[in-house]
Amino acid sequence: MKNIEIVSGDITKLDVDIIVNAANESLLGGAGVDGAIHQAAGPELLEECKSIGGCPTGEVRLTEAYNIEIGGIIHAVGPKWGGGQNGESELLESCYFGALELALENGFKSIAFPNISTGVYGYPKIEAAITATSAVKSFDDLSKFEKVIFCCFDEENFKIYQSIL
Ligand code: AR6
Repeated sequence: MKNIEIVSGDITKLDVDIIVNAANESLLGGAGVDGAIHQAAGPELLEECKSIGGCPTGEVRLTEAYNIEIGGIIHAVGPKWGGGQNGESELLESCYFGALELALENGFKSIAFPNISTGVYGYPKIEAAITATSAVKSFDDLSKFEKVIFCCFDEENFKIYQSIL
């Protein structure tokens, strides 16, 4: 589909309306892409996240982006991989659908996703990429986006996304 792109690199550097963070239920920051986003956005992001009071796995929350010059950040809490029989794929899919819906509700037309759950949370990369790409492709209002980017930070994910899309 022509509005879906794969990009390699750091998600905080992309020219999009909104980026998605791979957060945890506390929304209070962490390692990986979450650490990079908080670092780039600055301390005000943590203050706003504290005021939200957490987010269950599979759900998303919107904040401002502060020092990252984009329209906002959608924090998605992906599932921790526990073998695949604990609803992991539904929870991961729900992060992608939820972020796309929330972006459109707020008027954002370009969005970039990291490879949610495939780092610290240990989700197998191929399975995660299949779930992520199927979710995005099947999203009813996909055509309302100018651009949906899969931002792949590690080479392995980049190659997986290239082979799937
Ligand atoms: N830009 C884009 N992608 C990145 C970046 C970046 N700057 N840095 C890392 N990645 P992870 P998770 C990729 O571990 O598995 C945190 O501590 C990375 O290569 O960031 O959902 C949170 O606070 C990987 O493919 O997120 C949670 O506690 C992908 O981002 C927990 O980790 C996701 O890896 C969430 O774990």
